[in-house]
Order: sequence, then C-alpha cells, then structure tokens
Amino acid sequence: MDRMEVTETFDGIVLPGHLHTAESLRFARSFQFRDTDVLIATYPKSGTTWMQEILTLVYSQGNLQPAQTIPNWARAPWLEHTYFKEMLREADGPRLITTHLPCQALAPALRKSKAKVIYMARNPKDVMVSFYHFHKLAKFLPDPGSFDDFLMRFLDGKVQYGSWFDHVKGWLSRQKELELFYITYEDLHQDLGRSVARLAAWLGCPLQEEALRVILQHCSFSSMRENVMVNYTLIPREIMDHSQGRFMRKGTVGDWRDHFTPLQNMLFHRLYRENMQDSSLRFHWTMD
Ligand code: PPS
Repeated sequence: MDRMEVTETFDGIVLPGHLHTAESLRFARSFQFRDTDVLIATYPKSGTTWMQEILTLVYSQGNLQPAQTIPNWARAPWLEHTYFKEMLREADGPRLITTHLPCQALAPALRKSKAKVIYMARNPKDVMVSFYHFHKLAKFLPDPGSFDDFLMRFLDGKVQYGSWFDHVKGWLSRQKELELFYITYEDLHQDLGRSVARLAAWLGCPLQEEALRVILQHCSFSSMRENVMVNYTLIPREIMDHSQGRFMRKGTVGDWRDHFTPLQNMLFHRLYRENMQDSSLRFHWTMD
C-alpha cells in the first residue's frame, strides 16, 4: 500500500498521505490559475462528484462521451493531489479543477486571476454521516471508531480535512473578493434543473433544452451510481474496500435523522449555533 498510514499536515489540517505530499501541497498553494479555470471547492462529502459530473456535461453540452469514458478524477483533478500535474488537461478551454483545501491556502493564488470558483456546501449533519461511512470504505483514512466518537471529532474539527465550520466560513466569507458561485447539495436536490441552468448561465455556457434534459437524466443518483467513471469501483480494493459500503451510498437529504440520537442532535445543534454565530451566512438547509 502506498503511504496508507502516512498523514500530511497542512496549515494545521491533517490530510491523507496516500493522496498528498508536502510537495503536492506546496504546488497547490502556488498554482497559477488561468482566467478560464473553474475550481470546484468543497469540504469532503458535500456533493463534489455530483458537481464534477454536472460541469463536465455543461461544458460538453450534454455529450455523454467524457462522462462515460474518463474517470472524474482525471476530468476534474484535485489540485492538491500528487497526481494532479499529470492529469491536468492542457486544453485551451476551461480546465475543471477540484479542491478540498481551505480558502486561506488558495485565496492569494486565486486573486491573481479571474478563475471561477464554485463552492458547494451541504448540511453538516449529512456531511458527517456520509464521511463516517466513507471512512469505513476508504483505506487511506483512519478507522472512524464509533459513530459517537467520530461525531465528537467532527464537531471539534479534529477529523481529516479539518473543521467543516472553518472550511465553509473561510470560503463564503470571501465571496466578494473571488469570482465565487455558492450552491448547496440541498439546492441540487430540490431543483436540479434550475440549479444546472443557473450554473450554466453563470459560467457563460447556456444549455439547449435537449442538453439540459440529458444532464438531468445522467446526473440522477441512480444513473451516477451505475457509472463506473464516478462510482469509484475502478479503485482497487486495497484503497477502497467496496465490501464495506458504496461511495454512492444513499444520496439523500436528512439521512442524519436515521443516525443521530436525541442527545447527539442536541449537542450538534448547540455547537453549530456556537460556531456559526459570528457569521451572517444564510444556509439552504434545515437543522431540525
Ligand atoms: S468526496 O469523497 O468528497 O469526493 O465525496 P462527495 O462527492 O463530495 O460526496 C459524496 C456524497 O454525495 C452523494 N452523491 C449524490 N447525491 C445525490 N445525487 C447524486 N447524483 C449524487 N452523486 C453523489 C454520495 O452518495 C455521497 O453522499 P451519501 O450521503 O454518503 O450518499
């Protein structure tokens, strides 16, 4: 196994050494964005793969070929990952790039360009549940321990990739300085058609009705779950143990209700309020 037990620390955040090295992180921080680049920024488990698929198809105007033949990590590689340089497509048009890094690490590089950022957030209760299950399958992440332990570490910002609160507040507090489009997993769930059309218009890439129809069909949970280019079944078992669960797990809003005890919910609520009280951000999800 390749650096499976190693962790990298970056600005106080712990990241899996299987995917990150000090060098790959240094490279990410000083990356020269082009004005035409489009960066998908998310905290893990917030709908990154969904957004990668939507943007691929917006730029292909509904042509399914890239989505059906190229894995998502090659179509929209993670800036901070070790393989980024070899995956980045040197095409003239928009390069799709993904990141889970916090805003403070990338804002200086982004400010030097007009690169577009799409920040996608998700109800942290559902993020936490999805992340917990993902830890069981991803062998490059530590054993999550009990659900209760993981929940405490998540609220404390002590999980890999750091604090959800800092991530969301960091990116969204810079909405005005960056070319940033903010959207949530819940928006996509509520009205995928409207969300895709808004995104396409903002990207300056409006869609014909037929292209939109194809995108909606292809980006449904059931369709993406079967697409090997996005469901991570191409990743070998030593890295993702598919017997422990599926990457495309449930794809629902509010799955936390089937996981949290009343006590866990109370604690989550209290810490959510405490952590978000210094922020005037409005979120598109219900915490009850
Ligand atoms: S990662 O590992 O950070 O890239 O994960 P990420 O892609 O951000 O999040 C994975 C969760 O997104 C769900 N997903 C979807 N939900 C609804 N519709 C579609 N099309 C879709 N595609 C991915 C995926 O199932 C994970 O959520 P959970 O709650 O675990 O099912």
